[in-house]
Amino acid sequence: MPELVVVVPTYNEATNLDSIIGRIRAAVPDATVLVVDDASPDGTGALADAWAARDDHVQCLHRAGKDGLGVAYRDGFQWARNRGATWVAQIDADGSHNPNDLVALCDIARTTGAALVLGSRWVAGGAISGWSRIREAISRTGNSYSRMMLKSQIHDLTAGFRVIRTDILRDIDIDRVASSGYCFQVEVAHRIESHGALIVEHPITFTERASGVSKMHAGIVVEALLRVTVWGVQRWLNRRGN
Ligand SMILES: Nc1nc2c(ncn2[C@@H]2O[C@H](COP(=O)(O)OP(=O)(O)OP(=O)(O)O)[C@@H](O)[C@H]2O)c(=O)[nH]1
Ligand SMILES: [Mg+2]
Repeated sequence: MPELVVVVPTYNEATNLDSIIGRIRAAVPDATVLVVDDASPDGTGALADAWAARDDHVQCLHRAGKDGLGVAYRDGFQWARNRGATWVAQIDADGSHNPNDLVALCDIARTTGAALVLGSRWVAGGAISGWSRIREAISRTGNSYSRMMLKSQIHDLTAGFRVIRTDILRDIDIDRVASSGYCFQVEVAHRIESHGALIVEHPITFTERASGVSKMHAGIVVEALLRVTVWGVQRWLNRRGN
């Protein structure tokens, strides 16, 4: 039974897969690495299967087609919960997150008992390397807007580098999380915060992807903007009603 399952969602990450799996395996050797691949046309899934065949700490979950990050993560979390894991970690496949930081994130989860430990770009000591000004502005503005609308204390609500205690997933009704793009990150963090569980942000350096193609598109930003606005208004109405 793995104590920690590191979920790596992939869509067309063939050029990055070997590197990221190797680095995760070296950083947290006892963890199980679960690649969740959405039938990538570039053969990422077959590469993950080849890893799984030679390393029993690597598994691949094959999904039928590209269906967004949120659904891929939900399926990965379910896989981990079915196997009795205490924690799940989230990490991008493109090298933007340094797997060595998993050691600190997991230590914090263990020692503090936090339900969510975030690898955060927007706290003291956090940084971004290689982003254009416009990309940085979108992330900063999105985080500030979400923080304000949700009255959140979290600085990096969209962070995709996390360790989550699996028992909180039941408490926040993870199967009812509706967001599909990177708004999934906001929704999960917001639900955990609303539940009153401990959340810790740990500074990390985020590095722009070295190779492969971004899956980021305007629809993902619009989804986040609309959902965060709706949650903020609902929150305000609920307050007024009480
Ligand atoms: N399974 C699955 N993985 C996805 C999907 N969309 C994105 N991913 C993966 O999720 C991670 C984050 O996606 P990225 O495209 O890197 O998104 P980003 O980090 O916001 O943008 P860039 O770094 O600029 O590319 C990567 O490992 C992707 O391969 C999807 O629909 N399904
Ligand atoms: Mg990326």
